[in-house]
Amino acid sequence: MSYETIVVEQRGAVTLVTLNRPQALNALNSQVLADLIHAFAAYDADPDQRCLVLTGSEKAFAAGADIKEMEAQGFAEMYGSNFFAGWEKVTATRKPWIAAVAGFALGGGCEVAMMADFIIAADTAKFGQPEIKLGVAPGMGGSQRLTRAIGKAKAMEMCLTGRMMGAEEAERAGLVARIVPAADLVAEALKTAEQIAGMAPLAAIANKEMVNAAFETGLAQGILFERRLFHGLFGTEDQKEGMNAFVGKRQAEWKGK
Ligand code: CO8
Repeated sequence: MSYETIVVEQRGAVTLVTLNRPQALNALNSQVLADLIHAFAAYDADPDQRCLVLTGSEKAFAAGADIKEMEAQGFAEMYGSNFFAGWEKVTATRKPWIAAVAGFALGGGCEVAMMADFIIAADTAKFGQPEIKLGVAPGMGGSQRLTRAIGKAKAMEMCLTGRMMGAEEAERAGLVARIVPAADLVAEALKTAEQIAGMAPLAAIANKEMVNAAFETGLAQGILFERRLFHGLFGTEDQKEGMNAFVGKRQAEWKGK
């Protein structure tokens, strides 16, 4: 399948998706969203694909939602079309995915990176929510996910001033999992994705759902959700296989069942 604004490659059990609008620093227009919705749904539905990496270019992961597409829109069009609601289809992806970010991740670009299960950043990465400079505010979850990731003080400062945060500060603040040299970004992200792809598939989904529950529910509900999912994993063949392989000192062979 070929797309207009992204390139999709399969590397073994890992899907690599590269944003490809270099003339607009990968600004996220409606076509990018349509392409990503299709590619992520295909990944989620393919039992042979176990992890996905989303990346951009050396200069920009994505410089935001497409300002040229939004400029002329009014409230009625935005509200009527529920603009940006399609991104919920991307965040509904059940299987794990990683954002590998080099260069600018601004506005919608930062927001898409934060939709990922985690971010691996190149030392050149720059994150920001500069929408205030355009007379607007984040619209793809940025005010919520950034605040949960780095706390109110830094999120508020970034949203109110539009300043960018470099990779080191982003790692210190908890926005990114790890920093790697820019030249190694995609290779390192693929290596991590391969590691995840080697895990029991249902356990990977369960781990993702549990950690996400910590963002979406209170502590007591989150702990109950975790325990029930943990109990549920004992209904899978892979739990028997994983534990039996450990006891028998052999490599586990996952069935995804
Ligand atoms: N949208 C459309 N085109 C863009 C965007 C964008 N977000 N960013 C860059 N481009 C285009 C430029 O217009 C330029 O095109 P052209 O060559 O035709 O003039 C090309 O990409 C290259 O950009 P620059 O020449 O500006 O490159 P520089 O290296 O000089 O600067 C920057 C790089 C600093 C990243 C600069 O491009 C910039 O500031 N971009 C905009 C960043 C920004 O404000 N992003 C936030 C966008 S708004 C958003 O994401 C969410 C809005 C939420 C609204 C909620 C509504 C419901």
